[in-house]
Amino acid sequence: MAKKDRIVNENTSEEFTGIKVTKPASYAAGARGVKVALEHAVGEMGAVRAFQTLAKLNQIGGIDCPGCAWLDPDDKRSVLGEYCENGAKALAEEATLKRVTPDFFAEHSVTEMSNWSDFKIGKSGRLTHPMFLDKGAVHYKPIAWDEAFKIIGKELKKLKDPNEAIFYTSGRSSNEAAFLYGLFARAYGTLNMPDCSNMCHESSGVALSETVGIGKGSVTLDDLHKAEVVIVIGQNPGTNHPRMLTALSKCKDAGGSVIAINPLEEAGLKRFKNPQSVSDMLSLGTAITDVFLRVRINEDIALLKVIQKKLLELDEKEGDVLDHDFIAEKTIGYRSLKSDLNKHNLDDLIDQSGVEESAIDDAVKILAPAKRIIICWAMGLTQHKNGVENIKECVNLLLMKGSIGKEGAGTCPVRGHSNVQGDRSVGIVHTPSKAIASALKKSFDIDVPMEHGYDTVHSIMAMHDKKAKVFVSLGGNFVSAAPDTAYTAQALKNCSMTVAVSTKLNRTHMITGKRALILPTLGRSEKDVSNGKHRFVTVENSMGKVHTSHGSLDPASDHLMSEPEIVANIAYATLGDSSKVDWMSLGVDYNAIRDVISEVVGGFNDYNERVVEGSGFYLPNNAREGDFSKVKGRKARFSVCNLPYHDLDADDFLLTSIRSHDQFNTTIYGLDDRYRGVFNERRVLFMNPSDMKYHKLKKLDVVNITSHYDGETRLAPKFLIVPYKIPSQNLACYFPEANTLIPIDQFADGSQTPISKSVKVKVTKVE
Ligand SMILES: Nc1nc2c(c(=O)[nH]1)N[C@H]1C(S)=C(S)[C@@H](COP(=O)(O)OP(=O)(O)OC[C@H]3O[C@@H](n4cnc5c(=O)[nH]c(N)nc54)[C@H](O)[C@@H]3O)O[C@H]1N2
Ligand SMILES: Nc1nc2c(c(=O)[nH]1)N[C@H]1C(S)=C(S)[C@@H](COP(=O)(O)OP(=O)(O)OC[C@H]3O[C@@H](n4cnc5c(=O)[nH]c(N)nc54)[C@H](O)[C@@H]3O)O[C@H]1N2
Ligand SMILES: [Mo]
Repeated sequence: MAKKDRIVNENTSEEFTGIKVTKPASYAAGARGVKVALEHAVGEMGAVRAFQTLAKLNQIGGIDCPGCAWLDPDDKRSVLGEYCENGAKALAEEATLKRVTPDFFAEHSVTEMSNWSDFKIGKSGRLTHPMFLDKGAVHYKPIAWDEAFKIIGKELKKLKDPNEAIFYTSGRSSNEAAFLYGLFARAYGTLNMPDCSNMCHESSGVALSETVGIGKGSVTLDDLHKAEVVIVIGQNPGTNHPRMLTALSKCKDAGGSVIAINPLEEAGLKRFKNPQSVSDMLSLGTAITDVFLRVRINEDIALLKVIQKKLLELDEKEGDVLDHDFIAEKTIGYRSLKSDLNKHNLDDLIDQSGVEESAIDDAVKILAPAKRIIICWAMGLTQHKNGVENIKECVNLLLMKGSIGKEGAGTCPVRGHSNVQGDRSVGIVHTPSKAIASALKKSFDIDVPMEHGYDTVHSIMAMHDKKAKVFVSLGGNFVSAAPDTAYTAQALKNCSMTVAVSTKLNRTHMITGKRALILPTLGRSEKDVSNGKHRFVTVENSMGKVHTSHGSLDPASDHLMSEPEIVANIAYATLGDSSKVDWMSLGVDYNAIRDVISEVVGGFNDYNERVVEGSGFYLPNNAREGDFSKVKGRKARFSVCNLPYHDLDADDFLLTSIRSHDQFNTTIYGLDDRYRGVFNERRVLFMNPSDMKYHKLKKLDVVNITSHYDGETRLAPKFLIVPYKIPSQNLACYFPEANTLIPIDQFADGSQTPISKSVKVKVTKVE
């Protein structure tokens, strides 16, 4: 084995696990949700630890849930528990009692572990010691922290150009860790700061900045309660943001309506039984969706244009449908939008969308009189070639209706990772910012590079082409989350060194550079004590509110280090005293980091004082205030968006890759997708029964999926067919199993987000 490449399996195990299929569920949460949540929590953590910790989740002064970025109520929090089923699972994963110790690594080689399923790898438990994989070795060995930092510092100092290093961030890091990491990258001399949002909401950021002058959503939780209509498009909140269902049901209770737009009718959007409500639990719960529009994959623009055309026509006939005062005063580009809408033939658009006209008319009936509309979206819109335009088309609809910058109305991109938005706010960006550069020059005399850094896709290409050689990741599971698994794996293997700051074992620890380090860190639920003093961190939720998170569990091991301390040590080992930043003091004192953030990043003035007051503070948000002066032209912009074109042959499909109810991204909690009625299996392919007939496929037949781009065939082998109500020539399977199919060079125009939700594929039966 000695000098040869380690033979590792970059994708998960292809073994079937024993599928059971039932009818999809008709409601979300309820008693079953509570039961499953507690089973996971108690199973991983033990009963006492589970109940004590769950009671602190999302409470003021408690732990910010390590799951999604959904927000907490500003003031009153539920005493019964301010968390959901999947939040309990997220906590259970982090607070598990299982451990991955040096003995574990001595027993299992990287080659062996790479053949395990992602489920098995993740369930191995929490990392306890810093570990080192030397050149040619197949077993990680324990290493002292100091030694690990020395190796990293030496490797980074050796590079000819700082742009040969890449610093990836996943959105679970605190503001403090992320800021320090960004400061280090800039002081070292690169903007190569790809982060998970490049694969996630980057399209939202780009579209919103260009149209309304801020790359974040404009609404607060209270707005959702007060909206007349909430459109949920390309998002599955029942699974991925379950507490959003409480907000939607409050909106319904106040007389609001919900329109859902999705190729799949997700159970969570049908009905919600709030476990906090006795009457809900004893009844059928709240019906959430008033109108469901089963759009074809990536045909949202066609559908939104139909809705806009119909509203325009009604306005011309009856008046008072569009907000002409708002359009005249606050926007530019309306005339172009209108002439573009007039150019399109209504029936062609309806055909292309795949939705019944009568259902669209039901939606239009609700939208026409409404003055307060919110559009919520997530990956179903962002992860396409035209991801940016998908969102611009949503903005068009809101602008026509004057539905932004006032109570109960606006944009609501629902963020993924619990602090992905905060990481961005405090400087994890690969694009140059004059404001940050001049602030860092003033405070620390740092000359920040002003050329673009690599985003995720371009980092992978650079490593593949050996232009980048050292890869450091602050959290995340890069090889499994990124597109084109085999290409990404080769990119990582080409590096001279890969470093992973992680809480739990994952596949990226097996697919490494010539040498690799695992640096185990504290999870957010754990006590962070230094010199006898408890420290807290801060995060920003999906609606731009910054608040504290205080860990309370004993750390998984005595050998863990906090993320800010790890970053500080890497920085010091690399830069020493060459900059004016006192890295080691900052690593210890988070108040000092927050003071620097106050100085350097706009909107964070008096950070330390404001963040401990009540439940935190909101960052400034111009779109919320109805101020669009930051946009080119100083007004909100309508955009003319093109229709997507896929050119599908009769045996082609568009495949979307989605999350099951039992995973957090690449962390697999379990093998059930309860709401969709799939149990004990992840290698499934949802297919329309008429397509099954056409392709002579039966339920649970085994198929291979291939994609064909630029003359290259990519394969995802062995999936079981599950008949499902999904539009014809559309397919869905789970992420990350599908990632082998997504070509590295297929990404959204303007945001470079991989096309994880619309990959053209073929399906062949395995005989
Ligand atoms: N429990 C749990 N919570 C999570 C996560 C998790 O994995 N597990 N992940 C977190 C992260 S990082 C993120 S980004 C979010 C993701 O949250 P979501 O975006 O809700 O997650 P996805 O499963 O990717 O699903 C997107 C939805 O879009 C639909 N869809 C697919 N293609 C299209 C399309 O072309 N048009 C339309 N209109 N809809 C489409 C799918 O059917 C699905 O319902 O959740 C966060 N929260
Ligand atoms: N095909 C397809 N691909 C996708 C998507 C899709 O919908 N389809 N979604 C994309 C999206 S939206 C996203 S956000 C990315 C996600 O990409 P990533 O953020 O890179 O992936 P995760 O699976 O969330 O990372 C999980 C790992 O993070 C580590 N971790 C957990 N908590 C902490 C912590 O507190 N600190 C540190 N240091 N480490 C921690 C653990 O070791 C765990 O194994 O994937 C993207 N990839
Ligand atoms: Mo995400």
